[in-house]
Amino acid sequence: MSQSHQAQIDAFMAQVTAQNPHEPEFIQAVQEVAETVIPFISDHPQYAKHRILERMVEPERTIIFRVPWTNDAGEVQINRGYRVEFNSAIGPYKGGLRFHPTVTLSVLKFLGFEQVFKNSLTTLPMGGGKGGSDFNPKGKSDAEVMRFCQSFMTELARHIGPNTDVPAGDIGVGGREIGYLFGQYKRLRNEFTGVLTGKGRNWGGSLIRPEATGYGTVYFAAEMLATKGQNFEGKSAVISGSGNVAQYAVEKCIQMGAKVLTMSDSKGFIHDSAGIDQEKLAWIMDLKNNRRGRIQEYVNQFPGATFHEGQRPWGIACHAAFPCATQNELNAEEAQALVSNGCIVIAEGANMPSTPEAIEVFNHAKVLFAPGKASNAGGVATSGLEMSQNSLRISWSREEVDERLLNIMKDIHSQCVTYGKDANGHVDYVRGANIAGFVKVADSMIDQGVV
Ligand code: NDP
Ligand code: 2IT
Repeated sequence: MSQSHQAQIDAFMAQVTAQNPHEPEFIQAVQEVAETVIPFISDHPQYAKHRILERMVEPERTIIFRVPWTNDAGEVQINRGYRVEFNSAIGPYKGGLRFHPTVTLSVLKFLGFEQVFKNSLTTLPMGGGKGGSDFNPKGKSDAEVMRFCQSFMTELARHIGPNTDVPAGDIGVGGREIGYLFGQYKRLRNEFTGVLTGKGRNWGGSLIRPEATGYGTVYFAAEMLATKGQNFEGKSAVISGSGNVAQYAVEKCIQMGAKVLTMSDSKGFIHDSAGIDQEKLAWIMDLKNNRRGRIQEYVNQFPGATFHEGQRPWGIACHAAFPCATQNELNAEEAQALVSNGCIVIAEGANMPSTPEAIEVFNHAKVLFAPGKASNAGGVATSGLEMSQNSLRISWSREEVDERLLNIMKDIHSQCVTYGKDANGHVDYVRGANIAGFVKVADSMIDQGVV
């Protein structure tokens, strides 16, 4: 990188850091974008003139509110609720809700900022937003989760709507939570409308939405492999997480002929050298989604497998790696272990799971690396398809939605190639995704004036 570009990036980041102290995750997400987009802006001065990047790092609106509720023992509980409405240049704010004790404004701002670029890449008209709470659904009864969701929505309902802001799920928010949130919104507004995505099939949800993020991540990785004349047949895959994204990434890997060796949760990972097949996956889905158990129970059911307490799976040799749990779950040392053990493709199912140092290792090794804002965009893309079906008051078949998802992932891949290919033919998917996502939003912001 030229010295002048580096100086511009440093000056920009100094300003962002000064304006957002104590927000390390947000600063990390902005830094990655600044490093790739600022050199591009210097060749396209209209974006500098309109101060587009400076505007994009400032959310259009941030809402923070008290969420009081009562637990089963009758005790009053207080959590903090958030919705960060980041950018509406190309459509209503769109993005998930995360319920997890580690949720802070910094985490939601990083997620909301990345969502703006991701949603732009999907080709669909969706702006970016993110929300959630430091509420921990783990260990809570259904009745407690319902009371929390009702209280959360009682405030959130003032700020969202099908043409304004359309939340969905993320960590800790699945079908159960979306149901309680939707029920309360409908009651408050006396209106049955597509204000949330990830809804149940009987009440406006789309087929394939539960599968979409995991499937889309594997579709994207298959596109990357195809650029090298390869596919998943006979390859091994290491996957972290055991929630929504991880489960369907495993399923699609199996369908494409790969052998999946690991899954994990916050307590450790399981390693099954015989491979997690469809039957074992069905058992895991029941464990996680119905019985709300822990992944370590897998080794009691399937004694050939081992549980590695407090560890992450990146030391297991594989051809493909899919981090599908949470941010900063894969560091430089682990990236080096993956590369040294022969890993050739990494596609992020989670948001920002690789640290900046890990990404440097992947870049240096010139392996295929897809950032989450490209490879996990199938989830929000299918949310966009759910919104379309709600507006049309029709429901597409499983095949139709899956085909649209596959085509969107292929389109995102080719956008990354267009903007990310260097003179030697190597594709930097981080640069490609950031610039392609930026251009559509930036041009729309210029069209709409200083708002
Ligand atoms: P779930 O709540 O269904 O599953 C989360 C999984 O990640 C669980 O296995 C959980 O383990 C693990 N996990 C969560 N936090 C941590 C942590 N701090 N340390 C270690 N493990 C952790 O969430 P999703 O599968 O929906 O989301 C996973 C990732 O994918 C997130 O980064 C999310 O932002 C991203 N994503 C999700 C999309 C979606 O459509 N759902 C779309 C695009 C991206 P445990 O049970 O022990 O907490
Ligand atoms: O990070 C994400 O893209 C999501 N959690 C999905 C958002 C959505 O609106 O479907």
